[in-house]
Amino acid sequence: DDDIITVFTTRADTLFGCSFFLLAPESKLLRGLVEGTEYEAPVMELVEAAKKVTAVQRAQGDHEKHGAFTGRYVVNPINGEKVPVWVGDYIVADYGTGAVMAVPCGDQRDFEFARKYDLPIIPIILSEDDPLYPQLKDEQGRVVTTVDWPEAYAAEGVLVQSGSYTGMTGGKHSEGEAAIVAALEEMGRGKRTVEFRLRDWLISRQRYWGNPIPAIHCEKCGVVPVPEEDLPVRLPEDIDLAAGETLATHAGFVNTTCPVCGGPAKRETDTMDTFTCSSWYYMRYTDPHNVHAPFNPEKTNAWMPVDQYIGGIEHAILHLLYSRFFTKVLRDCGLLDFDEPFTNLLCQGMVLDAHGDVMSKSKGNVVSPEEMIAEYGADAVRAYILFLGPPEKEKLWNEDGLPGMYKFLNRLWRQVHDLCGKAGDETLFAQKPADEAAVGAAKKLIRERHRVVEKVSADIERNTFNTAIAAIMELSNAAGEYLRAFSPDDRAACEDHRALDAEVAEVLVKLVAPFTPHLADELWREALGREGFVYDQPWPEYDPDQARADEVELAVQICGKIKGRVTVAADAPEPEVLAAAREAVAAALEGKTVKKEVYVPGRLVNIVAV
Ligand code: ANZ
Ligand code: ZN
Repeated sequence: DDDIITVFTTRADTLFGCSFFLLAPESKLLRGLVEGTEYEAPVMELVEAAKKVTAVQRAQGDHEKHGAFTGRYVVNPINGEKVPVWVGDYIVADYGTGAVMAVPCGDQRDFEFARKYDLPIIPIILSEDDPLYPQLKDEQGRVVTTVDWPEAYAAEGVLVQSGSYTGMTGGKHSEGEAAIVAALEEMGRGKRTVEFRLRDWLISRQRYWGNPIPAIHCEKCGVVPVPEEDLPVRLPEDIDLAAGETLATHAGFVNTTCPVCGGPAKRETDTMDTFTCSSWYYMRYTDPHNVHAPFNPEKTNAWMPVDQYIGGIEHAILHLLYSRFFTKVLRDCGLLDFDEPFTNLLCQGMVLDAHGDVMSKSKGNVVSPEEMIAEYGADAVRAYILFLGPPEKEKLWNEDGLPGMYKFLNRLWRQVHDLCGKAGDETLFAQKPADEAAVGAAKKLIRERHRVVEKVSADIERNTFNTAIAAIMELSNAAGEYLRAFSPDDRAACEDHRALDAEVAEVLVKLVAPFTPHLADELWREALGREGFVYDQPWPEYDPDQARADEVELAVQICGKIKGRVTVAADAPEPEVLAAAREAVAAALEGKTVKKEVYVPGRLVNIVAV
C-alpha cells in the first residue's frame, strides 16, 4: 500500500546497507500490519513479552535482542529495494519516530540482531586497507551480502556497493552523507532534522534542601497554588534535622490556610530537585539583588550568555542539558533573547592523589591547601596548581615543585624591584663595564618582552595556564641575565635603560597578575609606585615584529638523533640553513651519503644519511 513510515537516522550515508526495517513493540502500526496473518501470533507474543521489561532495559546494549517478522516489506527510497519489516524489542518507541532503518554492518545492535535472525549484513563502508575493499571499490550493485566480521564495522571509510555514491567517503557529516541527504531532499523523501532526547523529569524530592514546591493541599479545594504575593515559600530554619524532624513533621511549616476558602490546609512538603536551581543560577548572577523577579531580562540579556563556563565532567551531561532546556523555555516565554546559555565549556581534569586515586574524605587522602598556603602563600599555591599541566588533563598531586614556584616568585619580586631602581641587599649585579654579551642580554630582554606577552596572551585564550607561567619564567630568566650584565648605576644613568627597565617591570607585573594577584598588586604599588589595582589596567601590548628572533638556534639531527646545533639568521634561506647544518655535524657525516634533509624552521634540521 501507499503508507510511508518515517525513520530517524544519524547515518544517511549507510542507506544502501539497510537490510531490514524495525518497529518498536509499542508501535501503533504493528497490529494493522499483521492482523489475520500467520505473523500475528509471533509478533503479538513479542509485544506482550516486551511489556514485562522496561524500554530502557531493552534498549541497553548488553540486553538480548528479540524480534519477529511481520510478513511485510518497505521500499528503500534510495534504491527502490524491498526491505523486510520486523518488530525489535530494542527499538525505543519515543525516540525519533520509533522506527529504524537497520544497518547491521555499521550498528552493533543491528549487527547482533542480524546474526541472531540470520538477516543479511551488507558491507557498505570500508577502510581502504580492508581485504574486501579492492573487490568492492568499483562495485555499484550487490555482490557481498554477508560478512564474517565479529562485530559491526566501526571504522570510517569509503562507501562501497552504494550505487552512484560508491567511492565517496562515508561517516557522520561525510561527503556521502551530504550527497544522500541532498538526493532524498530533492526527491521529497527526507530532510535534515535535529532530534532531542530529553526524558520526562520527575522534579519532586523527599528531602529538606531544595526549593519548596509552592502548592497547598485543601480538603475542600484540592491542590491550590500559593498566590504570587505570598512567594517565595521559605524553608523553616528552626528544624532539627539531626533529631529526624522533616518538613512533613514540622507543624509550623505544614499547617497553613487555604488561599481560596480560608479553611485549614497543608503545605506540600516535597521539595524540588536541586537541578531546578542549578539550571538557571547563572542568570540570577546578572541581577542578584532583584526582589521582584528572578532577574530583569534587560540585565540578563546584556550579560549572557556565559563566555567561558568551567566545570567538572561530572556536570557535563545533565546539568548542561537542563541548563539549555531552561534557557530555551525562558527564551520561548519571551524573557531571553539568546538561546544557548554557555558559549565555551572547559571541563577541568581532576587532581588525583600521588597513586592516581580520587581524593575523598572517606579515603583520607585529601590534601588540604591550607597548610601549603600557610607556608608559601596563596599566590604560590595557586600558580603551582596552574603550572601542573593543562587544566583539562587529570593530574597526580605532587608537592615537590611547590618550593620551586615559591623561589621563582621571590626572584620575580627582587627583579621587579631591581628594575624599578629599588635594589635590595640581596641583588647580584656584575659591576663591570657593558660588553658585547651585555648588549646581547639587553637585546634578548627586549625580544622576550614582546614574545612572552604574545605567548601569554594566546595561552590564556586557550586556557593553557601552565605554558603561560612557563613563558613568564622565560621572561624572568632574560631579565635576570640583563640585570647581571649591567650595574644599577649604569642603568640609572641611561635614559634608554630606564625606559626599558620600567617597561619590563610593568609587563612582568601585569603578566603574572592573573596567576598571583596579591603579589602583583603589592609590586604595582610598592615597586612601581602606582595606584589602584592591576586588574583595572589594560593588558600589555606587544609588537609581533620585535617578538621574532633575528637569529635562531637549530638542533641538527642525523637520523633523528641530535648530533649538534647551529645558529642561523631567522630568515636564512633553506639551502643556506642546510649547508650550515651539514657543516655543524661534518665529522659525524664522514663516510656517509646524505639521502634526505628535512628543515623545520625555528626548530631543527634532520639529515638522513647512511
Ligand atoms: C542507521 C544507522 C547506521 C544508525 C549506523 C546508526 C549507525 P543517536 O545518535 O543516539 O541519536 N535509532 C533511531 N531511532 C531509534 C529508536 N527509536 N530506537 C533505537 N534506535 C534508534 O542514535 C541515532 C541512531 O539510532 C539512528 O541512526 C538509528 O540507527 C538509531 F551505522 O540509522 B541509525
Ligand atoms: Zn480551600
